[in-house]
Amino acid sequence: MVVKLVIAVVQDSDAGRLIENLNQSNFGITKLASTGGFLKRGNTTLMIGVEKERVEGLLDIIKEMCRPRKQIVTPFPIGPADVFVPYPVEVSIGGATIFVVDVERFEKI
Ligand code: 2BA
Repeated sequence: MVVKLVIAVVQDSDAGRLIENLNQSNFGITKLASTGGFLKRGNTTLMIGVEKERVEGLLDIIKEMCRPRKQIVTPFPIGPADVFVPYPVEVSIGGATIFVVDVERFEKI
């Protein structure tokens, strides 16, 4: 059996519904509380080990449940000199950032 590890970074506001849906579809999930390196705000990272044949179905569910959003970000420091941007900036946050990784060995003990 070929197993893949899908790592999906999603927005907190989509995570609850997504996890519920994935549970109903019998995916095994580990949820990690994560922080975006750019916005420095909380997001959710899901680790999902899954048979290769189920990866596309999993991605379809993630695509359906996770929506891109625009967010206005108040001034924050940027660059090595921590320069402050004195005006709000609109940032587009994707529905999900997904990595599909080969798994050399998968064991449950
Ligand atoms: P953040 O790092 O907080 O990024 C949030 C959004 O800010 C990003 O949305 C992107 O639209 C924007 N952004 C990020 N870096 C930027 C920069 N240097 N300049 C201008 N805008 C920037 P997404 O690309 O949809 O990413 C959403 C979250 O997914 C990220 O939160 C991060 O936690 C994760 N992520 C994105 N790309 C990644 C990667 N290559 N490796 C690991 N995690 C990643």
